[in-house]
Amino acid sequence: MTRYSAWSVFKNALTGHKNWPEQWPDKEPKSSYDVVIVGAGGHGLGAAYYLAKEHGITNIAVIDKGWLGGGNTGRNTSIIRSNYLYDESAKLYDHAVDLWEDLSEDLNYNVMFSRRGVLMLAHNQHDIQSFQRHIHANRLNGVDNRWVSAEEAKQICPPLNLDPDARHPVLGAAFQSRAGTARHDAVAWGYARAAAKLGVDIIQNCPVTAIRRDANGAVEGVETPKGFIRAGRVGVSVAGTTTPLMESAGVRLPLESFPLQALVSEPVKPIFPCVVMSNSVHAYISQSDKGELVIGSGTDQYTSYSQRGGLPLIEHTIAAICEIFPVFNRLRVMRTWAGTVDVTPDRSPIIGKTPVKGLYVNCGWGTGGFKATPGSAHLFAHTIANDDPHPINAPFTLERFTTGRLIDEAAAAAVAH
Ligand code: FAD
Ligand code: PYC
Repeated sequence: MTRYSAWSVFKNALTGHKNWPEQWPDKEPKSSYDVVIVGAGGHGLGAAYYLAKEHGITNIAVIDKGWLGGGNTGRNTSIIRSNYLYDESAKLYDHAVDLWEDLSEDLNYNVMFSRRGVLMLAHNQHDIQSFQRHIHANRLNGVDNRWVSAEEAKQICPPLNLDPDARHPVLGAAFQSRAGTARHDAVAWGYARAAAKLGVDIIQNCPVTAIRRDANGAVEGVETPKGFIRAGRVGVSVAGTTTPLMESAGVRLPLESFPLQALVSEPVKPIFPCVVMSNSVHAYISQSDKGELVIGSGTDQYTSYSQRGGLPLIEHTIAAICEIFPVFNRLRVMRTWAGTVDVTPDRSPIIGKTPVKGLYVNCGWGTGGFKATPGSAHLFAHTIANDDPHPINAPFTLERFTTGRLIDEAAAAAVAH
């Protein structure tokens, strides 16, 4: 009998896709696949899509412990930018921005990519120097980014408070105009539908409890409550909960997991034309197409796998936003939530092979992996299909933590880690 998940019924109601549940019945897994991807977030679903579309591998299952898109993909503030400092990162994130541009057409699904521009506010001398360094590095890498005065920043974003006596005075900003936002859960749905059309099985409500290896040490498949699923290749793309799963295969990773919080205000008419981020106060804000102001924090200060954060941090974020944008003082908070993000020592992701034959990992995106979704998925698919990384993700290996060849983007990230 066909069972419809709450998600598919909700999606049907939301989009008017009358035949959606027929296209998308909850599936029981087969006993064996060529490739199993663990994690039906944007990165995992996207990897399955590109494996099928570009590498002709369609005997794939994407397995999720919950509903697809219910992890960080459906919880993030959807900021897309590529203004990272190092050459390796610029190439990685710009590859994603290039794919974002045609993603809706490619998937035949409107992911609502909106190139509205991202302003990063400088509040002190350190910010000015750091952003100008980024701008120069970005330009050398062909990534658009420019310095704007405080007055120009206000022209771009009229609600900005330029009072020089403000607690967080605005001294100028870096502006990437090609940056923007997208509809986060549409990305998961778009990839899911496109992958399913190419023959990929998407199995929801099925936690992978362990990765099994054979007598030679190679990957053999995954353990689940629905039984053992055999696969010669397993790609793990489970964001904040990578450590326990990879430990089940005997692979230790240099990751720490933290809650990361966000909130939305009650909806208001269009007032906020771009995205604004503040490194110093660890807050960022944009307006969704539904009218809500989307506001995010830095990571909570303690490690945890829980998908909820602490009240003091979110209060601090709201206070900072209200100081930079006093016009929002009387708006009400409608909803807060959190996700679990995993963070590497150099704050750059790991996308590649592991010491276990047939086992691949995509993790360590920390607070910033949504923007990378199409690029990361594309490169992960290449790596799994060829058992070899693409030149763009080749530097993002696990080995860099033993060789010391780090890609240290800690200072480039716009939020606290
Ligand atoms: P996820 O979407 O989390 O998908 C992983 C999936 O794996 C989940 O669905 C989960 O249920 C599943 N899973 C986990 N364990 C198992 C298991 N054992 N078995 C089966 N399934 C399992 N990034 C940006 O670029 N811009 C932003 O503005 C931004 N804002 C953020 C704001 C918040 C509040 C949060 C939490 C994150 C934010 N991020 C942002 C980060 C971004 O959301 C993530 O890096 C990105 O979405 C990760 O995608 P993913 O597909 O790897 O992971
Ligand atoms: O990476 O741009 C980012 C980001 C914003 C909020 C969380 N991450």
